[in-house]
Amino acid sequence: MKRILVTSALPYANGPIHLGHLAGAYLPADVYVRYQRMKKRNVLYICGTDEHGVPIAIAAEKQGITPQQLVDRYYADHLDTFTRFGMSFDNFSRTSRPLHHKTSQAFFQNLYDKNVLVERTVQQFYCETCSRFLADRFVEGVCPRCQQPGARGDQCEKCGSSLEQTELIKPYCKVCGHTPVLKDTRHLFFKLGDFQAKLETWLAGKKGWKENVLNYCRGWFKEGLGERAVTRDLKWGIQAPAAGYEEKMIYVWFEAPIGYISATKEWAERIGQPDKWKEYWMDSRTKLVHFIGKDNIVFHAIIWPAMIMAHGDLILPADIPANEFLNLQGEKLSTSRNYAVWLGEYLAKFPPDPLRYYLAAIAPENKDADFTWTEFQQRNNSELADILGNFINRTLTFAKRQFNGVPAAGELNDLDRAMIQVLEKAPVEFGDLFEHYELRRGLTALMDVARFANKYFNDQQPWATLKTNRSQCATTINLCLHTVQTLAILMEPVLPFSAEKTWAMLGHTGSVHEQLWDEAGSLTLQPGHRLGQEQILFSKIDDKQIQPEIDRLAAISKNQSPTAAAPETPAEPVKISYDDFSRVQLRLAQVLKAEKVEKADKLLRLEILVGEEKRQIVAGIAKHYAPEQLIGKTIVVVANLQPAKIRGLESNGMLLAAEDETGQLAVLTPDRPVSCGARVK
Ligand code: B3M
Ligand code: ZN
Repeated sequence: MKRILVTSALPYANGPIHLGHLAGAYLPADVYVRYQRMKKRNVLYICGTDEHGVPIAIAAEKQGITPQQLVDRYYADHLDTFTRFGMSFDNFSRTSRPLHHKTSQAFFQNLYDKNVLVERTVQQFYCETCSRFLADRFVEGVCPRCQQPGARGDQCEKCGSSLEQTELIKPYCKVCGHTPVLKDTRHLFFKLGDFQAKLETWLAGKKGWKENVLNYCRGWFKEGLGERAVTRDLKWGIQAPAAGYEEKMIYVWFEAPIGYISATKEWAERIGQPDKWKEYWMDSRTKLVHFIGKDNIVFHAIIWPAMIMAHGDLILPADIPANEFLNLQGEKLSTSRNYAVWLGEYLAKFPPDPLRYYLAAIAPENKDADFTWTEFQQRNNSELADILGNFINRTLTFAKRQFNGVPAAGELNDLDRAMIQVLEKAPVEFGDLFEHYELRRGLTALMDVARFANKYFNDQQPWATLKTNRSQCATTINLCLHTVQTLAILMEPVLPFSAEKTWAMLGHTGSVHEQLWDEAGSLTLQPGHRLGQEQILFSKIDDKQIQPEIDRLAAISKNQSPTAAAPETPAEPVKISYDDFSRVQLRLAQVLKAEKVEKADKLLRLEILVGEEKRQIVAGIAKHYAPEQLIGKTIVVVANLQPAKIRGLESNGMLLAAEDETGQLAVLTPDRPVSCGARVK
């Protein structure tokens, strides 16, 4: 292996970074890369934002801004939070850049010219209200596999099945809520099935790969690969270069992985060697490693390799360490419910290293992991502060006060020799774990060294030998200082900020990042070497700091879990963002007709007019209004609520009413005449 090219999945620029992202595709990659750099291997680390596709278009539309404005905002946000978290990308690019457009179009053209992209006419949902085809997530409905409502046109988040949109039960337009119609449209399809045999052979050789990745692929092979549409009827994206396709965009999952190449090209241009990207992508001595979360497996382990095979002159991934998911306080993370810990918000309150440490210590390597604030606090306090920080601190303080620097070591006893042996072995042991993406075990090993060192300090009793055997005391402190030095180097991949501080406290100039991993255990400190300024390495985190975080998540969990009873008096109202609010479309509607629903004494069936559109809603207000009181009234409705069946009647929207202390409802109406259909905001 001559060089290593590492990538992390390109995060969608449609929302901020949260801990689930970090635990899956980012932190494990950063640790790996930092380790490889200290091994002095030629390693390049590439990432960037994924700025096209339906999630971006939808988010922009909901916020009433252009997709470009949206991605500009989140590109800046991702870059900033990642940097403060210590992510050490060599290039963090973005897929909206012209270089990426050009690279993707050339890739597409290459496959088109080879006839692996073929035209098919298919039926696709079309929303007559929005006058457009509903690509991927623009249409939602009930999942045909698990019956979960709200499944997206490309995938059901609940059961993970990948879907054809036409399979959705009760489809509706994600933007306006209307039922779409089926219409013919032409698309180019990638003949993925043609590569199945080759892919199977290739993957059969990947013995050391994670079982989750291989299993997942086997499942796909069993079903047969078939064809995949690679164009979309969208306005935002990269134009498909084929003749007759000028109006269509390249499917985002076709071009996003090509972003790894574009970002490498951009890096090569930036360092003034524009052809250098080829070394990384066209030389089989390069080891290409894609770090991803498990939801991206099929794209990286099947479709992307097939694209590479079709292209012909690019290297295939050597490994795809896919991580499982991170849960939060025992529950699934949900960005739409704001049930997440956002990196930016975390960093406003806590330093990056404790989070890096805790996420690495619980990394979802082979199964889903659970982040809890209490365990985060406890790991910080009892491991980082009490074990690692304490050892470094007591050693440096003692050395400074009693020896004014590094004392010379004298004769060694058994304990000393045992300590030296631990230092010599540690880089090899850790190295092996980091090499195989085993963060959890790596961190246990790191803590074991620090634990051993604390015990060594205690057993040697330097405070006693200082008076009885100064030479032995000097030996102890000399070895403890060497241990601090070893720890500084070994902790660098996971705790880069603290490692740098430790390095400076040891009185070293230069950066710990430049040190040699293999020499981390060598006894290189010169007697008489002066130590640097002491700094606080790890502060304890107290209950007061984490309680608000726990409460915030608990409130969301309680409020939205369908099984939990509504709290009598909600303690703290949950704060939602403007984005959350703007997802709710409130509009004025006029009541055309109202009547009682048979055998349902609480329900009225209303026919309403929302703008031009007639709808039926079923409302639980029969005890509060007689039907004739409502006819002609202008009311406020939630216009984009998922249609539901109530007592066998379709209800397409919900009216808003205020409830007084006695439980009586008062329907909301505007305080001067406003035309029906108007947006309420
Ligand atoms: N943006 C999906 C995601 O963020 C997608 C990854 C692209 S990697 C080429 O989960
Ligand atoms: Zn629509």
